[in-house]
Amino acid sequence: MSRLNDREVRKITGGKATPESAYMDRRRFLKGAGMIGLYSAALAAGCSPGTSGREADLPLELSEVEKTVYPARRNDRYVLDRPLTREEIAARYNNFYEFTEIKEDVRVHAQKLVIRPWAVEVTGLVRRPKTFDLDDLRKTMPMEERLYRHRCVEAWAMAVPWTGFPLKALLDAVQPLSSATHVRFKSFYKPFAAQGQLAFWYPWPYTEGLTLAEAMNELAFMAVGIYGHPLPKQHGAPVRLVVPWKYGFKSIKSAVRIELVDYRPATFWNTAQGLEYDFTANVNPTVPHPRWSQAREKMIDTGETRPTLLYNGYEEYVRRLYA
Ligand SMILES: Nc1nc2c(c(=O)[nH]1)N[C@H]1C(S)=C(S)[C@@H](COP(=O)(O)O)O[C@H]1N2
Ligand SMILES: [Mo]
Repeated sequence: MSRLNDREVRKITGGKATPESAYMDRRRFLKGAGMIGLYSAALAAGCSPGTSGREADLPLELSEVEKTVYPARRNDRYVLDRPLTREEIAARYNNFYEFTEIKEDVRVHAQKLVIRPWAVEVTGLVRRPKTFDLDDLRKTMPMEERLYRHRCVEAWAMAVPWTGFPLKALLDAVQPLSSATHVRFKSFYKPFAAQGQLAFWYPWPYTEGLTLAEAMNELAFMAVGIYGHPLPKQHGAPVRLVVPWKYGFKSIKSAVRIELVDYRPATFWNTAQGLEYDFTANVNPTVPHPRWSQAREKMIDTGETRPTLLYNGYEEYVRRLYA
């Protein structure tokens, strides 16, 4: 087998409905309500798979500033215990609910997102709030490549090389106040481009949160690239969070705002289904999801299953956060 489709994911998660979405249940409800046709038509309207599917596979043209970023020096501190996932598999099996709940189709629909220009506002309880456009980040942040494992709460996993910079470097640049305790992340809200955002039962825009200590941990990374080039849109272009010791849904894509706050912020999945997705969401093989075991995980390219590792194998880096 080459990769997992949703049916295979359901198989390894114990035959339950598409995990993060409970998609089928909702479809049934919507059919009754006569809404599903509307929703599907909206999804279809902006997207013709024939052309935009191919765009996703074209080599990306680098801007002058991007040419100074790639290839970034690899930081050898972060080593893998497994082979890298094949790039074309990682690029065709994505979670990005703003566009569609169907992993194999994300890369097609995501091409509608306009990513130039793009700015990230870093604000809240900080001494020097600042809006960074992407070139500011490319020019001023310490870019490097890191090989990280990725573990989705749905029990699939991959290992990929990200290009980016430590989140700490960005937070240090705005000087958090001592009153800040948490960091809140927000993605874009563009329902005309991202028709998944017409799904009114989700708390758009996608948001996430970390404690300030987690955000300052050396592993917390802001990725602008993958496999030695800028992020394709389906991976969360132009900039996304990567927190590899937590389930994948914490690693918010296409961020537009990072806010330092003094409360635990509401987050997308915790708000949508709080009994299934907790705020902390650390990878832990001994704590099952209410609908499936987390003891093992399946690599998306080889289909190999492996035992899930506590903190996704990053215990030495994060253990003291939870002591
Ligand atoms: N804005 C946004 N960020 C998101 C998601 C999403 O739907 N929207 N899905 C999350 C989930 S569940 C996972 S597993 C990862 C998937 O990242 P990838 O598609 O680049 O592998 O993105 C996370 N970040
Ligand atoms: Mo996920």
